[in-house]
Amino acid sequence: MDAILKHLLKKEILRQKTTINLIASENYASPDVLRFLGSPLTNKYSEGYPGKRYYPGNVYCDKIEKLAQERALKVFRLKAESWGVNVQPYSGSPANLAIYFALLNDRAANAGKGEPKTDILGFSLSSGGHLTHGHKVNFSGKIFRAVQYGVDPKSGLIDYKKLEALAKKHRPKIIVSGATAYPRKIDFRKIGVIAGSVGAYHLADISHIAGLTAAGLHPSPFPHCDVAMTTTHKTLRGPRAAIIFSKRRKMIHNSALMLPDAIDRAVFPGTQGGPHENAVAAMAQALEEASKPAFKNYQKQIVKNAAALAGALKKSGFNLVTGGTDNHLLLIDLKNLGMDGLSAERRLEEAGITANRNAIIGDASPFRPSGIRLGTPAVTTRGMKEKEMKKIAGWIYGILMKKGGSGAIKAEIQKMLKRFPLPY
Ligand code: DSN
Repeated sequence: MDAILKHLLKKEILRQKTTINLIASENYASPDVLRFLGSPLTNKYSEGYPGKRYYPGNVYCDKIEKLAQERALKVFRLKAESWGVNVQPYSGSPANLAIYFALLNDRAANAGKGEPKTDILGFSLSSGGHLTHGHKVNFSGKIFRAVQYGVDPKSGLIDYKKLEALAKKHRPKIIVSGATAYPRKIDFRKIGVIAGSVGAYHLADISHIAGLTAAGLHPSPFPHCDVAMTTTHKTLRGPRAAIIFSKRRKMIHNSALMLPDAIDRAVFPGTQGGPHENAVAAMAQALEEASKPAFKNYQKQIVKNAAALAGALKKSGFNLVTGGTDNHLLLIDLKNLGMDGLSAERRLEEAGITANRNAIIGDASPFRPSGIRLGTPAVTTRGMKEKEMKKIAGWIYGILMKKGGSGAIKAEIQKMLKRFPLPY
């Protein structure tokens, strides 16, 4: 092993062990998931799909990939007769690229026949959406024609009325639901109805809430969408990869093509080459872990911890976007504290807590936004409960609101972390 890399890896593991991780999109994969990721499966090329590969020697990769597909359906209580599943996307952004490629190509075939000009109606980044939901600096806003909906500036809640008005005005080809920084439940049914009323596909990006959805703690998008995708490394606690689910229905503008076939073609050969079978196996392992009763309890605890953290922060005077949380994350609005998200992020990190700065509605700069996002999936994996969340809220108050250094808090954080070890 290269000595420099070995040293850096050791340091990173130590950093993970000695930090309270409140980054809402991060988690700790199990040692078994990590083992598959680092396995000789990484050596294999398996372009194509099980039973139809473009390389020999895929007898075991076929079995692994099928297992991942079966388990993905099982975890979300879906039937193979109704849903196609693709486990090959390298991560969330490539998955969304492939989905747009599949769905928009369908409509492109009808170009010049009075087709609408808008490709994507997505949730804006400053309201809590993802870059790939049509942001202007991302491929989704650069190569596709995107319009964005957002939250009501007063309540911080998704403005469904405006969403509907935008859908009627622009008649987009795809409406994207789902978020990376939205602390409340998303009404997938409402968005599905709006999409149906304007003849758009409904894509649900459940990357953040996949674990909660699997555990029945967030309303399921599946009855109301055509395509759903999720990354597998957030609340699902798997490898960095993604899954695309697509309804077994005909394409809107091409009755000869089924949606799952279009998605498969768009993933490979449309936008990707050989799948990373080491990641597919790691995903299958994570999905097996997610099918156990303990996983449901874990997800319940994530939600309870987020509520406890939010309650304690509010009590100490912090202003929370939407006033609280229904899920695994919350956003502190720092505007009234004379501090921006970047300074808060730095102060917290210096004391041993990681949480990322986040844009909130009305912010002009995503580099110096006025929010900070806190999530509980990682600390819950370490075994922390409501009592620890109250302690953490107190430390956050001490670090951000009190004058003077946070030396004493730093020591207390390290003392507590020793009671919640990581399995590596
Ligand atoms: N960057 C991720 C997040 O932090 O939510 C989403 O891809």
